[in-house]
Formats: sequence, C-alpha cells, structure tokens
Amino acid sequence: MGIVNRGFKGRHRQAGAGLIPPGQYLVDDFPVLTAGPTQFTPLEEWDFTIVDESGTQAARWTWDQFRTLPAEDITVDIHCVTKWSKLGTHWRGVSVDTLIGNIETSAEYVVAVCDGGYTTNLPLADLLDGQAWVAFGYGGEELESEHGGPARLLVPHLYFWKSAKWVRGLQLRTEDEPGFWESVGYHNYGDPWREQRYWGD
Ligand SMILES: Nc1nc2c(c(=O)[nH]1)N[C@H]1C(S)=C(S)[C@@H](COP(=O)(O)O)O[C@H]1N2
Ligand SMILES: [Mo]
Repeated sequence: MGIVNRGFKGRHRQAGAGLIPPGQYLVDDFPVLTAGPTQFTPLEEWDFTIVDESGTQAARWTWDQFRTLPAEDITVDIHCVTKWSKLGTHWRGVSVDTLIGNIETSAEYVVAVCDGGYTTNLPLADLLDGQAWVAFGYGGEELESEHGGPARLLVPHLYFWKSAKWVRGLQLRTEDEPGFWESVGYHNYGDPWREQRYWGD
C-alpha cells in the first residue's frame, strides 16, 4: 500500500501530467475569486515579514530587498475548491525555503497574513522542500492585482484558497490556528487529491 501511494503521489504532483483531481473541471481562463476588495498596496509601503512562534520578527524584506532574492520559474497545476483546475500555469517567485531556510524554529504551523486581513493556515512542512513560493510573476508578466500582485503565496499541491493573495508575511505557530475559510467550514488541510473541500471530508 505504501508503494502504491508513493507511486500515485509522484505522478499526480507532476505538472503537465494531464491529471486532474476528483470532482474538478478544466478552465482556460483564469477566474478571480476574492472575498472582499482587491488590495493595492504601493511598493514603497510593501514589506514581507516572518514572525516566529515567540512573536519576534525573524526576517523582513522591503520590496527592493525581496526582489534581489533568488527567484525561480514555476510551472504548476492549480485547483480551486469551487471545482476549476488550470493546468501548466507559469509563475515566477521566491521559494519559501529561501525565505524561511535560515530561521531557527520549532514551530510546526504557519498562518499566512495578507493585506485586507485574509489569512490561511498550513503546516510548515507543506511550505518547504520546493512546495511553495511567494510569487510576483505570472505568464511572463508582473502578477496582476486581482490575482494577488504584487505578490501572493503559491502552494499548488493544496486547494487554491491556501495560495493567499497580497501576502505580506508568515507567522510561525506552535499551535495550528484556522484561517479565514478554514474557520467557516473549509477543510483545515485541503488536499485536492483527497477531495478535502469541507470539514469532515
Ligand atoms: N487575500 C486573499 N487571498 C485569496 C483569496 C481571498 O479572498 N483573499 N481567495 C482564495 C481563493 S478561494 C482562491 S480560489 C484563490 C483565487 O485566486 P485567483 O483570484 O488568482 O484565481 O485565491 C485565494 N487567495
Ligand atoms: Mo477558491
């Protein structure tokens, strides 16, 4: 059973494999889904901070500093809980490994915080090892405001509500704490391959 699971996991996570999770349909356009208004924070006011589990700021980058960090091109499939999936999307961003890599922490959970007050929670392990980015480019262009520009979290292996738009920081937490959608009935983890849409799925 372990072998079967590992094989399946390796295949479905591969971008361009042409597989879509259960209950999803493909779209060619890029739907916009936002609870609340689009955020427009001027780049001079933008920063990205990491706060550790003791509440201490462990790292901070201004926009100019953030843009000097090593960036990667990322091609991934994305899956929204409202059932659209989009294959082979092209992003550019800084991996969370680069942002968190040197921080000493025993925290196992993260809350992503955004302009406008949106939050989402994830296990720290799901943001590491090349699984998550803070993305500022999409399709060879700057990421548009309506899709979360100047920068959004990109965590393609979980439902897209975990990919927080207008993200401004990560808070490391000892205890897991539900974010915006997770506290009103969306699944705490949100694995599209296990169809974890709502509480109890
Ligand atoms: N800040 C913020 N991030 C957010 C949301 C939001 O309402 N606010 N919606 C989430 C949901 S439910 C989805 S499906 C995706 C939608 O991203 P898109 O509008 O770029 O398609 O953003 C996620 N990130
Ligand atoms: Mo969504």
